[in-house]
Amino acid sequence: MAAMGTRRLAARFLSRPPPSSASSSSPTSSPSSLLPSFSYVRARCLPAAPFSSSAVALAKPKKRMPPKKAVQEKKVLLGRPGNNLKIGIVGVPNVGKSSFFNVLSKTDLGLARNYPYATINPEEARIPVPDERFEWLCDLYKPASKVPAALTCIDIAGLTAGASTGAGLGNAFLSHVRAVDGIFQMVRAFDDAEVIHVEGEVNPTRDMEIIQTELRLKDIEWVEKHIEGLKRGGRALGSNSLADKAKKEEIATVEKILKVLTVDNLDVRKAEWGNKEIEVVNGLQLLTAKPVTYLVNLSEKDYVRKKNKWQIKAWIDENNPGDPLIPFSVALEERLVGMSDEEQVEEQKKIGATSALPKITQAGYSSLDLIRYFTCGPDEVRAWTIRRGIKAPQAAGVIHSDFENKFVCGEIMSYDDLREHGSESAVKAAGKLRQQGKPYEMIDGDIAYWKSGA
Ligand SMILES: Nc1nc2c(ncn2[C@@H]2O[C@H](COP(=O)(O)OP(=O)(O)OP(=O)(O)O)[C@@H](O)[C@H]2O)c(=O)[nH]1
Ligand SMILES: [Mg+2]
Repeated sequence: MAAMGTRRLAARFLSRPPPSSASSSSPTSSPSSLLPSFSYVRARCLPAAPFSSSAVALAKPKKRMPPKKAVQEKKVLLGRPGNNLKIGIVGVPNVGKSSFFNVLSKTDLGLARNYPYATINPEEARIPVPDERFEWLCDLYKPASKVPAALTCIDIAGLTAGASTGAGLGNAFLSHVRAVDGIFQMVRAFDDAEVIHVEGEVNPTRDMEIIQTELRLKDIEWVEKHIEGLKRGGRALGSNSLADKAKKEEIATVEKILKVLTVDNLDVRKAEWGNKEIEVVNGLQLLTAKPVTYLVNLSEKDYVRKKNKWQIKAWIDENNPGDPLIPFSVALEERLVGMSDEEQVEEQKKIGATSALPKITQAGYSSLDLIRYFTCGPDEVRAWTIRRGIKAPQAAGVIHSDFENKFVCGEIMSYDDLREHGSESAVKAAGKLRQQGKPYEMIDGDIAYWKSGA
């Protein structure tokens, strides 16, 4: 089914006529145009005015060339490469992780129970990411099928003090954290004598300290083992060969990671890394390198009055400055999820507070450096999730690997231009539907039609 859908999609993209604004150089819609558009590429590479090389040699330069601009190296992103990234819900036991997972996914897949370590096996769900742009595009195209962007979210078992050395669900839990790309850290700030806390009383900053300590301890153990392995394998690193040099650099980076964790007392994501170092960091899949979004589970009363007695923001500012913090209330979200759409609107108006779920989903999506582009037509409006910074061929490859392997070009307009001009033909007439080649870096909200070779 999916393959058929993709093929149909491919056929539709390939059959679109080229934009009129580029008619002289763009491929035509005849079958031969499906071959790589060499004429288009060449036209752009030729100099604007023909002159001979001797003329160039004789011409006296009027001005000295400005100094070459320093080429800015593109920053490699921390984390696994790829577009199919996942976020895991992490926290101490019995704080509402599975309850949150259930309201977020509108399922009862998460085992929400009033005892610690209820969750053992991770559960996974795909959560639609709210996007006003997507809704607008659906209104414009009125497609038969609508597919919004989604965030893959995993409910993970509770982590307790000592987990890094095997306490609680210990190592099993940590391997589940290793398998995700980002963390929603669930922090309990609601009081309820009926819901026991494994540490005795409620204290969010102590819990945050516990999670941070356990993740760091596990990273330290992991890095120390890695250094040992590298040094063992590298006893004969005496030569000036490239391989030996690279190995020495790797050892230096891993030693820096250890220093960051132990001497600087920082999570790995909070240190400064060069591109070569990031490749080493990424290879290790460290727990503290993953982006964290703190979700503070308040009582409904505290959430509505936007106050609580804890110093959670201050803890983040001191320990992990810049990490996002989102207060919410599982109790309120559970109440809302059981209501009809109209009742939800009414209830939120009545209490003077709104559900935080859309904000949380969007924050998780952004924390993973995910952006989306759209494909639009009468059959389907669809958002495709890609990693920030990827180029057009890789973005096309998210739909089908053939689109990447046989990439010719993309006809791309921005959502803002479509919104401003109101229709594709108006965008085209304004010269804002552009043909983009392989080097084009995708921008969040692009609307793309891919052309690939036969
Ligand atoms: N009063 C109150 N109870 C809550 C809230 N959130 C969750 N609970 C209750 O807390 C208990 C534990 O919830 P879970 O969602 O299973 O917690 P968990 O963090 O997944 O627990 P483990 O999987 O054992 O680590 C359940 O009885 C929930 O109903 C809340 O916001 N307020
Ligand atoms: Mg659970």
